[in-house]
Amino acid sequence: MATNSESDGKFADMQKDTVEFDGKQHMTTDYGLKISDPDHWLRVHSESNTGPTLLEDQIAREKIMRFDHERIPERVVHARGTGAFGTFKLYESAEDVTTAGVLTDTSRTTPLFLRFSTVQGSKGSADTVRDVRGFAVKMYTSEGNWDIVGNNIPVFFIQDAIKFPDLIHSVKPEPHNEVPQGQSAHNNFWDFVYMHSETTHMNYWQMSDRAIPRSYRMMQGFGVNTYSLINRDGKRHFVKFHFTPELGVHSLVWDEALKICGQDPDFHRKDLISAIEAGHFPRWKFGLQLIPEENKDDFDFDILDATKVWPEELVPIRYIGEMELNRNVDEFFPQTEQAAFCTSHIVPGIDFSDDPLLQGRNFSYFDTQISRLGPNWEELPVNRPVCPYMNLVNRDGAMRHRITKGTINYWPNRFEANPPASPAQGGFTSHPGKQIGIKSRGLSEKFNEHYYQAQTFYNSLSQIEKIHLAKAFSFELDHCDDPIVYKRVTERVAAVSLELAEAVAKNVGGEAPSKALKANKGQKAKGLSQFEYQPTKPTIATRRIAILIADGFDYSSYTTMKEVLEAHGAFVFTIGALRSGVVSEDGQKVIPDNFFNGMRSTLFDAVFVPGGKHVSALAKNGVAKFWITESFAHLKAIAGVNEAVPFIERQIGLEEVKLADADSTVTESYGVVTGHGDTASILKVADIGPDSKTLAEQFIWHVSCHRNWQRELDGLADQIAA
Ligand code: HDD
Repeated sequence: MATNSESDGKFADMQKDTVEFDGKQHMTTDYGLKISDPDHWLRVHSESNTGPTLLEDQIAREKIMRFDHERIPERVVHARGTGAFGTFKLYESAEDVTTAGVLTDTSRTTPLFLRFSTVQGSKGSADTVRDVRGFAVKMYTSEGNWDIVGNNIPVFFIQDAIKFPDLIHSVKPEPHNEVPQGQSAHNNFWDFVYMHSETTHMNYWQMSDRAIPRSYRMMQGFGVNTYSLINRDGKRHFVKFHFTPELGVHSLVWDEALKICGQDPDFHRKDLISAIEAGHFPRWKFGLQLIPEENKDDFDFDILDATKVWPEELVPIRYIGEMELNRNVDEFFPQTEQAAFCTSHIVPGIDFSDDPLLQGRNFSYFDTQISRLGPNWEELPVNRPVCPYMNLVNRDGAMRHRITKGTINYWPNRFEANPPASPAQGGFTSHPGKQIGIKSRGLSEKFNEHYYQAQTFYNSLSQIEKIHLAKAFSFELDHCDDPIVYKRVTERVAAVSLELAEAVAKNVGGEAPSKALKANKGQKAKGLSQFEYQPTKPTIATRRIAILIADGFDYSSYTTMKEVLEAHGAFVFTIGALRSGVVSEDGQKVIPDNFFNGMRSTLFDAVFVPGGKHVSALAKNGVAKFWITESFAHLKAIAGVNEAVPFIERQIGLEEVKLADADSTVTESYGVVTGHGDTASILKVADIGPDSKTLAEQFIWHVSCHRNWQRELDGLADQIAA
C-alpha cells in the first residue's frame, strides 16, 4: 500500500481528500510541523515583564493569516442553505422518451447531493423567513453530473434571464441602509413586482404558505425550467421535473415562522440533520411532465415560459423514481458551502430548450462558481463526478490540485490522446433543433399574458390558504412606507381577485379598487393547493412533541404517553421546570431535555400535559402557561389528562372549546384532546384515525393532521394572544 513515509520514499497517497482523525495525531501546522504551544505567541518576556510580540513566529502568523481568509464570497443569492447526501432510484424506465441512463436503468442507484436554501438573506440569516426555497440536486450519474437547480415553487418571477440582476437587487436589502435582512417586505421589491406584471403568478405562490415551510422534508421540488428529453430515435419531448415529498407538504403559521427566526434561526437545518441522524430518511417521488415536440404550440401559454405551470389536467405527472436523503455531511464548509451547481450540467439523453430563462441561467452558474470557488471548482470532492473524467485541455488556474501525467494539453494531437467520444461511445450531442427567426430583443406573443394562471392558483387554494395569502400580502405591504408602492400594488391585486384586493387595501391603507382589473374566469386546477399533498398514511414520525412537567407530575401518564409517541416515530422532548431534575408524585426523578426558559412552543408540533399535582406549579409559570395559549393560537394539537384538564382550560379560556368534564374519558374539541381515567385505558393505542377512541389515539391523529385549521376558520386562534 502506498504511504507518505519519507523512509520508504513513496508519496502516492498525497491527494487523498477525506481525512479521518484517529484521536491521536499531534497538532501540526499545515506544512506538517508538530506544534508544542498553540496558545501563546512567541514574544520577549520574563516573569515580571511581557515584552514585544515577535513577527518571526511563523506558527502564530500562519494561524492568524489562514483564519483571516476563512470566508469565501457567499452565494450572490441562495446564500443561506444546508445540504445532505442521498440516492436516486428508478422504479420505471423512461426509455420511451430518453436515453439517459439515470432515467432508464432501473438497476442503478445514483448517488446525489441536495442543497436547500433561502434566496434573499445572507449566509447568517434565519431559516424560517418568508421566501422561496432552493432545491438544488446534483446527481452523480455514470455519464457525468446532472444538476437540477430548482425551487420549492414551480414558477419563477421573470421570463427573461436579463432581468435577474434587477429582480435580485430589488428584493435584497436596499442599497442605502442594507435593510431588510431575510424579507421581501420592503418598497423596492414591491415596486419591482408592480413594474413587472409577469411576476404576478410567482408572487402569489410566494405570498402563500409555500414560502414558510414547516420543514425542508415537507416541500415539493420543481426543476421550474423546461428541458428536453431525447430518445434513441432522436425524438424530443419537452419536460418539467417534479419531486413530491412522502411526508406531504406542510407549512408553519406566519406568527410562528416570525418567532422562530429569533428563537431558533437554524430550525430547518437542525430538522433535516436530526431526521437523517435518527434514520427517518426523507423521500420524494420523482416525476416527469412530458410534451411531445410536435405539441409544443397546443397550449394557450408558451411552454417555454417559466412563469407558467403546465396544468396537470393537460399534462399529467408520470412518476418514475424516488429520491432519498440518507447521509449528513461530515463537514459543512467543504461539502455544503463549496457545493456548486450549474443548470447547464446535463447528461446524454437530456437537453435544453429555448426557455429564455434557462438559457440565461446556463451562462450564469458556471461564471458565479468561478468567482466564488475558482476555475477548478469542479475538482472539489463534492462537485467532482464519480464517473471517470479526463480533459487534457482544461488545465491550470488557481487551486488546481489534480495532477495529470503526460506531455499533451491540446486536441488534436499526434498521439490521439484523450479523443472525443462518438454518440455510440456515449458522447453528448446537442439535439439538432431547427431555428428560423429575426435577430431581435423580445419574446413570443404568448409570453404577454400574466394573470390567468395567478387567478387559477388563487381560485384553487383552500379557504384557509386564501386567508393566509391575504394576511401575507397585508404584512408585506404594511412594511412598505412609500404610498406609491402600496397603493399601486393593492390596486393591482384586483387583477387576480377583487375580494382579496379589497381585504388587503383595507388592512394596509391602499387603494381599494371598485372593480376587478381583470375578469377572474373562476378556473381551478389540480396540484396547486398544498392541502392536496398529504402523507399516504397518517403519521407522526419526526413530529416534535413537547411534554411539560414540574415537580409532582404523574409518572405513569408521562411515561406511557412518551413511549406511545416514540413508538410512532415522534421526537418527544420533556420540558421541565428545571433541567437539573423534576420529581414525580411518587418520587421518580426525570432529567428533562430542556427547561421552560430554554425552549418555546413554536419549536414543537404539539404539546402534552400529564396529570398530577404539578399543575399548580405550571399554573404559576408564565412560560408553561403561554406554551398552551400559543400552541392553541398556532393551531397545534394539545392533550392533557386528569388534573391537567382544568389547567389547559384556563389557558385557552374559550367557551367554544369543550374540554373533558370529570365523568368523560375522552373529549376532543378543535384538536384539543382531554380526558380522565387510568393511564392504561386512556393511553392505549390500536387504531389511528378521525374516529379513534382513546385519548392517545385521538392525540396522534390530530398531530398527524399537522394543524387544526378549524380554529382559525372559526376565528378562535385570533382571539387568543400569540
Ligand atoms: Fe438561480 C443560485 C434556483 C433563476 C443565477 N439558483 C441558485 C440556487 C438555486 C437557484 C436553488 C442555489 C444553488 C445552490 O444551492 O448552490 N435560479 C433558481 C431557479 C431559477 C433561477 C429555480 C428560475 C427558474 N438564477 C436564475 C437566473 C439566474 C440565476 C435567471 C441568472 C441569470 N442562481 C444564479 C446564480 C446562483 C444561483 C447567481 C448564486 C449561487 C450559485 O448560482 O451557485 O448564478
